[in-house]
Amino acid sequence: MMKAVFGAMFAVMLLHCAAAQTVHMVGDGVGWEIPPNSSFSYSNWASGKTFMVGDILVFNFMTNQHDVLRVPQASYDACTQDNAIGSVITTGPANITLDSAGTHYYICTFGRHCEFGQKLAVTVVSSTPGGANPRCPPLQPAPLSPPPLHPPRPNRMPVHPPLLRLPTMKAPPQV
Ligand SMILES: *[C@@H]1O[C@H](CO)[C@@H](O)[C@H](O)[C@H]1NC(C)=O
Ligand SMILES: *[C@@H]1O[C@H](CO)[C@@H](O)[C@H](O)[C@H]1NC(C)=O
Ligand SMILES: [Cu+2]
Repeated sequence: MMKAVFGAMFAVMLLHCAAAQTVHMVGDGVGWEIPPNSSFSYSNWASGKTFMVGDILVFNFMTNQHDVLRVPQASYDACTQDNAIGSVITTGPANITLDSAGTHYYICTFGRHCEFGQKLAVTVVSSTPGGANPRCPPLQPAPLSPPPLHPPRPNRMPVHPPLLRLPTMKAPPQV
């Protein structure tokens, strides 16, 4: 049973790691807008996510209400269009493929939207062939964790095997 769980977990990781690119919906349900309140920010949206070369950012906005322009950091900080990288994308939704490693900065050029928080910075990492892929943590023994409060019942297979927990050193339940 543990073998089955471990095998399933390994297969999931293989599938996960084989994915060539990830599509990131910028702002998720909010899309590419002026942040609706002070709890939302594009830096919060980006934090904790891994952006890799080849991934796609989807900026979901209404044409003629917003746009997307890549700029250098100074222009991102100051909300100006100085030294823009490439040209402004006016048609939404806009898909942008992250083509290089480093930090990429995007702003909306409409009115004061950028000053109101419609700006995004993402740090893009490269995936070296055969090298370390940040999305593929090496398989290594998990640190010994305390036994679960509710041990699995011996006579029933769980509907959803605990994929995220590596098997502990507990003896298998006696049947
Ligand atoms: C802020 O806006 C986000 C996105 O629309 C929403 O999920 C969240 O509940 C809002 N928070 C507050 C405090 O209004
Ligand atoms: C942009 O990406 C979305 C999500 O993957 C996809 O549905 C859409 O067809 C893409 N649009 C273009 C123009 O490639
Ligand atoms: Cu805008």
